[in-house]
Amino acid sequence: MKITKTMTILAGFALGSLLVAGAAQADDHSEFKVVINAYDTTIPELNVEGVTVKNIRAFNVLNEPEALVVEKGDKVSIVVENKSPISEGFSIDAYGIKEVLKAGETKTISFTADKKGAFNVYCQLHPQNIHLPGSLNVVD
Ligand SMILES: [Cu+2]
Repeated sequence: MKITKTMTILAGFALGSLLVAGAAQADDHSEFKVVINAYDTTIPELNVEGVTVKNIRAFNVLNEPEALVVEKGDKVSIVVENKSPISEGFSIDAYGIKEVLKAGETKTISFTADKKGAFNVYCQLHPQNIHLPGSLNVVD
């Protein structure tokens, strides 16, 4: 009776080890959390060529973090949250990704990173001079 109990515990331990080993091997999944943040700043005064301009409003939007690094073949999930007060886009042309997120919206974008290279992550809705584009880097 005592031996059986010990064997059950050992069997349970072995199964646990197998599950851990299985989880370690299923390492080809990369998940990221990207926040699209908007920074609304005001430059109080600027003198350009003798002309003083007051209260210049600058609106910058960027993806945080800006660089995502994955290994080729990885299954990638990107949870994108839009904290900008307006709708923002999230595009990666090489992977056919073109999403629109309303203000406050969160979307999960999943794909397999089957193409190696550095790809622009950008907003397709607004001029690029108010956005700092990010990048998806797929490495070997
Ligand atoms: Cu935008």
